[in-house]
Amino acid sequence: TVRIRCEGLAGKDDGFYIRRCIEIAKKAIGCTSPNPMVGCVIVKDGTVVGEGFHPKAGQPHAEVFALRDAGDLAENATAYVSLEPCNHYGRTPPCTEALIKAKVKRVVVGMVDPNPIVASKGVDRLRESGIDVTVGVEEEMCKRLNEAYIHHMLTRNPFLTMRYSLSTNGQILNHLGEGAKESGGYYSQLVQEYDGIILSSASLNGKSYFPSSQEPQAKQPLQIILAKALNSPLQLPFLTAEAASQAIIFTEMNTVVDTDVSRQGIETVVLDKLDLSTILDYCGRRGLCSVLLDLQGSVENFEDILEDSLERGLLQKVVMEVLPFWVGSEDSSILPLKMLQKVIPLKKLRSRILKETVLVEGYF
Ligand code: AOF
Ligand code: ZN
Repeated sequence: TVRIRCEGLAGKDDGFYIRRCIEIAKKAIGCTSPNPMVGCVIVKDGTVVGEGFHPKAGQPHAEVFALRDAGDLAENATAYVSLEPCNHYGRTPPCTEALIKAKVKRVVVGMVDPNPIVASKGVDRLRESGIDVTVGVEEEMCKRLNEAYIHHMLTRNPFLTMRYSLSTNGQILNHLGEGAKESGGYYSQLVQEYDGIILSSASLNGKSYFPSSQEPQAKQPLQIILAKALNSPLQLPFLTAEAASQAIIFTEMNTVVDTDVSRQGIETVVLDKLDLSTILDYCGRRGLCSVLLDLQGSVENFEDILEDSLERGLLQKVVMEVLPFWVGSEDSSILPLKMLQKVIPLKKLRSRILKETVLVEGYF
């Protein structure tokens, strides 16, 4: 452990340590679902004496690792946790008891856990035992860290993000910006944050979807393949036996599925109609907390899907990449805002400039 001395910050800058909790929680990006990402820092006399994060569901929670790291120094120390400590026996025992046993003096909590089994009971338990508890420090940042976990916990539906690329003149393109798919590029990072990614069979064209440069150990989301009624059998030659276990196909009644696909034993769901709400409902029940709808290579019926998902509130977030070029198109009309039937504003906008493209994200 690297011991960081931050004179004068202890007790005064709770935000500093909660931000540190968030930073270390992110070491487990894409690995904790259905659990949240959580970081914990133990501070004594202005010195960080222990740190930990939750690495994976089934493994100990952040507090347990941080307390182990701090050892006896946890006594009379302040524990910072980005999420309320749990007070229940799940796959692991309650963190509240571990904190009480370690005799910490104060606990600073980033946000209350929306899990109904916890929901402030962890905070109550700590206070009952005489520990001084502060709740809601850098709350917005903590919520953003676990936006998918929170949404899934409250609705049982996966958190749905739509991603696409735009030309400077507003055309949706089947194209990603330079470096986006490289390891460390925004796209390969984004993909890893999601439990599932929706692709259309047409966009696949028999090609593997994932970039070959992606590190083999990197987590890959479940590939959710939407195969609309096809004239020729659906063929997915790139789906090796290993990849097939990480794929699920949604088809319509009259879709012909290639025997190779059926032989590989890919989970196949036949619906009357490829309807996003049914698909998401299935994914939620199957334990996916987050799904990325990627318009790269155009999902069939995307206009319908979009309309549908907005109307029913299925879409939570948009990530768009604006590419630095103008493309020729037939429809180049400029519409006055008041002529549009629906204008749905995006909230909490954020943007970044990456190489030659601009990345914009926002929430519905
Ligand atoms: C914490 N610290 O690091 C995490 C928490 O099955 P379990 O035992 O892993 O419990 C999972 C639940 O615990 C999860 O749904 C969420 O409410 C909470 N996660 N709590 O105190 C942590 N990961
Ligand atoms: Zn816990």
